Amino acid sequence: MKSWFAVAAIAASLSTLACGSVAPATGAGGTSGGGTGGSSRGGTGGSSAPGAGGSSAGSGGDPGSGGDSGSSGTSGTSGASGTAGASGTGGDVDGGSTDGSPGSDGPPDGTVACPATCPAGTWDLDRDPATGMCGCEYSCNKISDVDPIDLGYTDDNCDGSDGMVAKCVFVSASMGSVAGAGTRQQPVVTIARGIEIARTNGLAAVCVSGESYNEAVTVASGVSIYGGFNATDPSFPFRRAPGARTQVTAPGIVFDAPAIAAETHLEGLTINATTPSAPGSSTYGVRLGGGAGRLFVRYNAIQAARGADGGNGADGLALSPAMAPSGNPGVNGTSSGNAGGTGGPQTVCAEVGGAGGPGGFDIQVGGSGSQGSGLTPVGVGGRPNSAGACLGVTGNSTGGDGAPHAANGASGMPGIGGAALGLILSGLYTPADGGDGMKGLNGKGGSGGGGGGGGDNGTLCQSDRGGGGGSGGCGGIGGNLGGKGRGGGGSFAVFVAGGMITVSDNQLSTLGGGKGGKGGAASPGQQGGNGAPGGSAADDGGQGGMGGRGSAGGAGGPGGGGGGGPSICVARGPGASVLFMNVSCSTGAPGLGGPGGASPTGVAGGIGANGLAGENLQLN
Ligand SMILES: [Ca+2]
Ligand SMILES: [Ca+2]
Ligand SMILES: [Ca+2]
Repeated sequence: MKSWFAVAAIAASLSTLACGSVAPATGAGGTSGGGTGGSSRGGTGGSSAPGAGGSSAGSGGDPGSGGDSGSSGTSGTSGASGTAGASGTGGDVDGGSTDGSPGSDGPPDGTVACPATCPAGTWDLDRDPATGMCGCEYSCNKISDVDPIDLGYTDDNCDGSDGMVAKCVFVSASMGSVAGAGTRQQPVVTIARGIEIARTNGLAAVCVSGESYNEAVTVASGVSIYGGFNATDPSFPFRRAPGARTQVTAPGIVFDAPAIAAETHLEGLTINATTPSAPGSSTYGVRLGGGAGRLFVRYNAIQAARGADGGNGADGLALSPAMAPSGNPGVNGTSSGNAGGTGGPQTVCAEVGGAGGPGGFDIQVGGSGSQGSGLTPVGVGGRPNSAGACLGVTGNSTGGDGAPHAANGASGMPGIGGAALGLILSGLYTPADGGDGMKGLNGKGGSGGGGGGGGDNGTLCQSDRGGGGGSGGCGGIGGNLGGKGRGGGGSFAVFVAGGMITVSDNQLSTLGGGKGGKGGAASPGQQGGNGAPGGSAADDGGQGGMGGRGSAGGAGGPGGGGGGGPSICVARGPGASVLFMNVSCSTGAPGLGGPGGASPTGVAGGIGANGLAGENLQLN
């Protein structure tokens, strides 16, 4: 360190450094501004004589050399000090050794002696010897080298502000710039940029001005974020102060800490999570994913807006056409001929109707019908027949009807209502969806009618062909299901999927959970197709039998309503370590459960459960 005398000599040569009783410089002007750069607290002795003042505009101060200039004593009036000139580079703020040079006795003719260092309880933070008694303008009682953020804004280490000024990257929405260095003089404009610089430079914190930020912040492990700094404090820019409110607002998650491996703090912030537009979205003031380091969430006001309502379940589409295909008619019989008489073919559909049997010719019996998917009895073929004059076999020549399928398909089960609370999946809240309904079961196809019996040729007659049997109708398709109503989004001031967190001295508020969505309506099953008529008789040939009707598909099951969203100040997963104290918690109403969907049978889907509200609840 330089001796005081050297410093004093320098000071004495400057017009405005009025330390000591050195004769004032006679208006050399010019050198006034920068001085020789102040040490932080070089003491000087002596009272100053009033300076004569610089006579002219300075030529700009000498750039500070970062030296050890003494600071002023009790300055005299210091005269008209000239315009201080552009203050040169003003002296490197970080230049002077913080210890300053020890002062010694003031000049021999001084009358007041400033001590070598700042008097007890005072500090020269601005390195301006003209401010404060003996240059020491800041009163502070140093009690520690470290200085955590605290509710009383106490500056334990007397560096000018609550917190550790030297470890901060500074952020100001109004005064910062993207390219700023992150110093108090050149803050950056976003918290994210501050975090980037802190990581690059190995700094422990980002210190944010009392302004509003619309920013979703990804918290980096080991980089704390502190709010409440008054960037425009006239005596010490970025001094933490009660009136400086750092408000950070974002939809969804405001402060997202995916993994915290080293102690990290989020303190002195006003956090507002707003509701995203997507149905079922949740709001989180602070989210911790996991990690072995502890996240401290203290001295904040955190408000999470209402979770978004869950989406409604999709309605089951109506089946088209509303009735399943009917059977195919049998072909008419032929008098005095072998043509025709074919049975109606099997239907083309999911639940087939059985084919009709062919009509018999001459002395043949008609063919029996085939079974449809319902496996009901087939129509039996008619017996051959003769006119009275022709001596054929007589009997019932008409083909029998295929049996319809009577039992309709079963209705689908309705979906269950969503639960009162969803789950944590992939570190996020997954709402409690209702259940889908089930599809109705298909009806079954009817069986085919029998073919008519043939007519024989006897003495006076020619052979005839009986009519074909009609095929059975198709079974109806089961009705479509109603989709599940989705669960409502949650509202969480602090959400701890995993990891370690301390939540203390906060005001937490959650405005409520989203409503569960409504279950979707189910559609009716398709009606069964009609059986087709058999072909007509011709002369002695018999008529074909009728195909059996298919049965209807069952109605679909309606969807269950979604569960209501939760409203929880601190929600945690089973593995999370949560210390929770001195927290005020206000929870809005949890979301109501969604109603179940409607169904043609009148059986509605399950109703979603109402959500839960709580101060500190575990999920999963
Ligand atoms: Ca000062
Ligand atoms: Ca403190
Ligand atoms: Ca401090």
